[in-house]
Amino acid sequence: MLILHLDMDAFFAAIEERDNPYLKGKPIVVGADPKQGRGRGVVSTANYEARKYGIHSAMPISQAYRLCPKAYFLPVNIEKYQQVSQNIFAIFQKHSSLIEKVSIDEAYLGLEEKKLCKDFKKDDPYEAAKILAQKIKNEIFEKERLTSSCGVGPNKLLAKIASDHQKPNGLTVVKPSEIDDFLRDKPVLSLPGIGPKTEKILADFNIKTIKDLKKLSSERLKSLFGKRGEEFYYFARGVDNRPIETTHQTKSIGKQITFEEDIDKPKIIIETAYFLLKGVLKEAEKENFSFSTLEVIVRYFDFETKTTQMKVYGKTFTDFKNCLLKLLLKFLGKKKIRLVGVRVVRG
Ligand code: TTP
Ligand code: MG
Repeated sequence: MLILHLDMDAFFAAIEERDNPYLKGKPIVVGADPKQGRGRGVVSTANYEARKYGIHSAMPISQAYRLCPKAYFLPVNIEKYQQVSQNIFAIFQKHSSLIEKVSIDEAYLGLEEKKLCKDFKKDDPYEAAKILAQKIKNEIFEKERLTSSCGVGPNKLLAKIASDHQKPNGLTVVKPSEIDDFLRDKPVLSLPGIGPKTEKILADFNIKTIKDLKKLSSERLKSLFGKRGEEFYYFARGVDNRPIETTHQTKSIGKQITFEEDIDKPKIIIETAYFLLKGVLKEAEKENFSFSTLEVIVRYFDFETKTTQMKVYGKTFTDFKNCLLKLLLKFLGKKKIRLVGVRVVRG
């Protein structure tokens, strides 16, 4: 499996620039109202023209105003950006069934090597993935008039760093044989889990690049940063086993019933809940879904809705029934009940 990472360039600002031709090539800041420098919000994003003045995401808008008062300051039109995002994800879906949405403008796509080689008549899956990446970038540009940056690598770590490598409008492919050269001079900050705090600690040891980081043993990193440190050891060597987490991955399985008429007889409610539990467990087993938490939902006749959950103990149906009863009893004997639901949730 190869991984492709794609991130749109200056996303919110690029959409505004596209939709307001008079803004073309001008510095644009999307975010809170600067109110002549008295505004209290922050910058959502700035286009690359505005970034030349030092403006960046999450900066106070007042500071952005001081850095470049002549920039065009625009409000956030999130509905519009979400629509564009949907269109872009529809393009991804044409090319991969394994998609992890990271944010509104960023995703990982899993690509099967065999399929890549076959589709693009190449022996090297990386060559094939490069053609596909360019194709996806072109499709986005043709449909949305927006540029994106793309990285391809053997795992999420390398795909992500690669897509950042030649931003904006970049395309970088890192083959396994190129990993060490590619990572060598990158700042430690480019590794996931390393933020400014960790960067500072490492800088005190004179460790600034990934090449420097490789000098520390796994034990040393572990003693400095705990379990995370061990991860840094592998990341520094381009090793990353994190799977693609598709958004439609099941997080819970539940069933509910609305009674024909509002019920106050505990026996009926409990038996209905057991019946639902049976169905939920059957489905969980069928889907090989492992869970650690059981949840009960009750809606009273007046639509007041309550949920409660607990970590399940035991493994048999009787164990689960006991847990369910414990949860359900809190809600009985109060008001008439309209709906009861049972749900199991991933750990
Ligand atoms: P990013 O992909 O981080 O930034 P970007 O697309 O604007 O620029 P780049 O070319 O560096 O990728 O975030 C995507 C969008 O998410 C961004 O356009 C605006 C929004 N956003 C915020 O609202 N606040 C933030 O702090 C960040 C980082 C992003
Ligand atoms: Mg982006």
